[in-house]
Amino acid sequence: MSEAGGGRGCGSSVPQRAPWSLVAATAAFCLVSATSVWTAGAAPMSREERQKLGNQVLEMFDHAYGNYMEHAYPADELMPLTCRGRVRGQEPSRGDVDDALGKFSLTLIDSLDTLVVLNKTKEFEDAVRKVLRDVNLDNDVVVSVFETNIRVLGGLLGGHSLAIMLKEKGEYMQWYNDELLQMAKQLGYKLLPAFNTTSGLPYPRINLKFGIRKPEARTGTETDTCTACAGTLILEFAALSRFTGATIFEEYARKALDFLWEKRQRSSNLVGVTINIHTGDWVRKDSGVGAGIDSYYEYLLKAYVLLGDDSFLERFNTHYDAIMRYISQPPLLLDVHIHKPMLNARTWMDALLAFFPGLQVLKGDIRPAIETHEMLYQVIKKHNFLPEAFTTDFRVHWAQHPLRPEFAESTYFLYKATGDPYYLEVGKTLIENLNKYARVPCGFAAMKDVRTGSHEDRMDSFFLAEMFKYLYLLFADKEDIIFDIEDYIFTTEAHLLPLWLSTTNQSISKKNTTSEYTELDDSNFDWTCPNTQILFPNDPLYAQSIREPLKNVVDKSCPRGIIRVREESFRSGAKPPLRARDFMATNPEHLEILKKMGVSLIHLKDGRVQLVQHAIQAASSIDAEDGLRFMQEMIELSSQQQKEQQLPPRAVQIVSHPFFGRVVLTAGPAQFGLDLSKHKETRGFVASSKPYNGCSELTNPEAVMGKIALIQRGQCMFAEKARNIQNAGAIGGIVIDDNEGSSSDTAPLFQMAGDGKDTDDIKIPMLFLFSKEGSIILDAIREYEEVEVLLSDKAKDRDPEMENEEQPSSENDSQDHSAEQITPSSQEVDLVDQESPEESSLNSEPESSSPADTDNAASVSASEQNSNPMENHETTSLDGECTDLDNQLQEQSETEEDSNPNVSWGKKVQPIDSILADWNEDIEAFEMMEKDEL
Ligand code: DMJ
Repeated sequence: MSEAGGGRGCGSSVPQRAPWSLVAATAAFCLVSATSVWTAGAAPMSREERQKLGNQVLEMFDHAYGNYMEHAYPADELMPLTCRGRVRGQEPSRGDVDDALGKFSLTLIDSLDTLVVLNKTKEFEDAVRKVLRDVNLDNDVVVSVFETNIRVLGGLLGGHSLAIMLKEKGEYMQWYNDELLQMAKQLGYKLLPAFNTTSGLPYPRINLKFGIRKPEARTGTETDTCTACAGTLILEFAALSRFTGATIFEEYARKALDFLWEKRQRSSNLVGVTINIHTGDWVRKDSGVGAGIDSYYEYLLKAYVLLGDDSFLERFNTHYDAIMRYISQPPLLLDVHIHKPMLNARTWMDALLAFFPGLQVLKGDIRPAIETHEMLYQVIKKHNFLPEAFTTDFRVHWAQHPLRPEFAESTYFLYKATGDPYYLEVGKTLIENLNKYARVPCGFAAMKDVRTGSHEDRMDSFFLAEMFKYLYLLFADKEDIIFDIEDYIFTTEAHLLPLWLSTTNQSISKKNTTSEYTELDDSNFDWTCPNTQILFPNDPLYAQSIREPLKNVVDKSCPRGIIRVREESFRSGAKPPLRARDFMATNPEHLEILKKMGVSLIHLKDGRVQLVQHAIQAASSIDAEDGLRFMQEMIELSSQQQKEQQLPPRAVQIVSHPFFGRVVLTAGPAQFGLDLSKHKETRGFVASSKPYNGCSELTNPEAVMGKIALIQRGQCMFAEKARNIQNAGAIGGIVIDDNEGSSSDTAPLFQMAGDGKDTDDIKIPMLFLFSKEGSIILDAIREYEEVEVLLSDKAKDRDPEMENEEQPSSENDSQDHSAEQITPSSQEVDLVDQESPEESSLNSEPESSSPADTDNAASVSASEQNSNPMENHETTSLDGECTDLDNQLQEQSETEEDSNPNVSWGKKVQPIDSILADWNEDIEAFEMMEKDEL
């Protein structure tokens, strides 16, 4: 079918740019112009070496593409370890990752325009013929709308864009007649049913053959999608509309973007990670620039560049301000809550955010781009690749690395912006690492674990679509590429769309441009297109001077030196430091100060907040030191408060024959269940539960019904034990320590903590006995079978009932139980069930343990219910591997531990509930990440 736009694109010369498109053109011009102003800094790389590296990239591409074509094609992807194609349905399902595979020779389509960029025109011609001959877009398979759009629709459009460019040049592709565009249009129509929602946000998945509605579709019941999934369509859909003249695609993509914009959180101007496609409610309210959101921001700015619609720039700038205000904590980019943007939502970053410095270059905000890129590079130098997630102290959080291209992308754009040969060296390292660690005889294999160098049988199509393009372009001179790359914009999958589309078939944008933005504030141009001649006029060392303070950021040595460098510039504006005793968690000013001091607040699921300090996140050395002081004060106040808030010990009194209340065992209380200080004591016969650890449904409910159940410590959380015995009908519970020989005589007493969840459902009283005290009850059962106890806050005088029943003295009476009289416990702090499986699993993988486990800074937990967290500190914990600030902190903490046993105890056991809460949150987040986008 011959559409107007298609006809115009095919066989005609590249149209002239409209005046506004100079924005894009100028941006590109600015970026490249910097290369010529570079005169000093890292040693320049000779043309010869750059060519050598370029050739190396070509050889690597041949290795990846050649093996795919030889051993996998027409399958979607190559499995480089088993050296065969990955065909969906023939391999064990990998879950949502497989939704990119539509039995449409994904890798071939994703590689089309890479072939042209890499000067492999002949191979491109062959590849296009294969696509036209072999690819079927009508398969009965459920695919991700997002992935299909960016990889397949984008791949076809990129291929078409370069096919018409080549045809125009007159040598290659002379036979081409818009066939790729026709396929793209066919695919576009197949994706449209996904937009059949009241919001206009697309369903996340669609069946290529049956769409959404039909029963055979096996999809269409989803309620949520990720923001990037719904907001990363405009470039491909608008290009499709403008190439073909069929306006519907651009209209649908615009509608989805308009809806997301409407739904932004109005006070923070941030968007969440996941949204309900029917109601528009945010399902996940955390917000960052990585997984789940990334390319939504990218497409707003690039849509402005490609389409010239001011509203997209306005939106981007509004979001960008919010990102820089809340998420950017140079060099880190940390997720926050959209409603409470001063609060960090997590203490780790994901690898997808590595694209952001590249976007900042396009925006023209070079300094933070250099900073974040440098931080990421140091993580890479430590682990050879960027792990899928890493903590704020740069430890591996999720060790996988599927050969993602985002860092190479940012490196390319930063090189273009600065001309600094340092970025060529970075690229060289990337090449070396790929060859050294990921190259296998049949392609390149994803890293399963960057720490061990183990591989996964996986080579994603984006590796060919993006990685080789950016690496090749990094080392290439203008004359190495057969067309002018500045005439194109890169999609998120690095597919090339020509900028001349801006002036083609514009009716759609006119029709749909929100009237809210008719005038463009000219000052935006200052930021959209920085003139690098102005940015680095007399200072070719500019980029280096920004990187320099960060060069050890990931090393063991902490960045005190860095902070020193910046110290003077911050000194003048310093405010009097915030004192811990004055801190109010509800005071936004205080939260701002905390952020400057590098102190983050993490909301735990159980309602408490945890304070964590990272000196490197502080705005200056002075702020970092203030933060240190603040945390120390918090620790002191916390331990003071712990003392004040100690729950007094409880009593287990054996009241049956022959004890009659004379044996009183000192017991630890629980932070959940019936509070014995407020309620009447509980009296009952004891019975051992089966299983004795109480970690599953009891098999002897008839034995514990109406009794006080005895349970052994360990294997699961205390709250879980309580629930199990309560369900079996017990009226109370006594947990007996499994550490043989332990006793309240020698060990400090503690409280049994909840499990980080709501424990209101636990109604029965729970007490804890050390092993020696517990064995008195167990011995008594063996001896007398029926043993009755009284659980109370305080031992009761022997009542007449006990007296009356008193029998002549027995051997037991002669036992000296003086130690079992209630004495004030030496300390009462959180108890965690240290043998809980959850904790074991944390310990078993130290590198990937939860953030609470790995923060190399001070952390203090406090109850959020109190506006002043000082009022409910439960624990403090200190951990550190760094020198300088962090070490000082640790030293101080150790001194404190000596003099303050509470702190010591807190360090040992503190945050299992918070660790578990964080851990669960992380798992949920990753599951969501995987589901959404990875
Ligand atoms: C690519 O498919 C795209 O860049 C996408 O936007 C997110 N990430 C992958 C590669 O990591």
